[in-house]
Amino acid sequence: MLTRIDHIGIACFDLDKTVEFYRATYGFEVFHSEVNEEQGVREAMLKINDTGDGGASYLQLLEPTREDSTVAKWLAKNGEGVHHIAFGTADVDGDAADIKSKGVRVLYEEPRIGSMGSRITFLHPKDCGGVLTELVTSATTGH
Ligand code: V0V
Ligand code: CO
Repeated sequence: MLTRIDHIGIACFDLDKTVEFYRATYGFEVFHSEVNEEQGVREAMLKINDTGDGGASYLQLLEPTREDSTVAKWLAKNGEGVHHIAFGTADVDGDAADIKSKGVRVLYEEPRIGSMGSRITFLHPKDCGGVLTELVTSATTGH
């Protein structure tokens, strides 16, 4: 069961500059940052609030680390902006299988490693009304 908006992914050309915009404009601080080589991104998670399911909601700021990464490709076409939304669940495997059975393309056979050791998968934007959609189970809470 999907129980929260885990994060909204925002693609940018310059992560440090974008982090500073969110700090100066809204007062959001970086909760966590890391490089995910597999996904080709450097990212900063800004925690917005804890949620009732033991998880939390974040903004995920994403800067590409290489030219062939999905985010670099998207930025070249669209410029900066909202890149994906992510729903939180305690059971990414079960929810992905359930959604797949409804005819939506799930991009990975098995969930991969996401931010902060989470397990993530993606649904194809063309099957989701133009919205790249991620499912995530956090490492710390199981949600
Ligand atoms: C592509 N399209 C999108 C899109 N990316 N539509 C909405 N939102 C997006 N973000 C559209 C694109 O405009 C094309 O439509 C069509 O899909 C095919 O796109 P493409 O440019 O030819 O690119 P593909 O097919 O090579 O790749 C698209 C997919 C790829 C979605 C398959 O981006 C992907 O595998 N994404 C999942 C991984 C990811 O995005 N990782 C970065 C975040 P037209 O022009 O044909 O109409 S990593 C992350 O979130 C982490 C680590 C985390 O949360 O922990
Ligand atoms: Co994400």
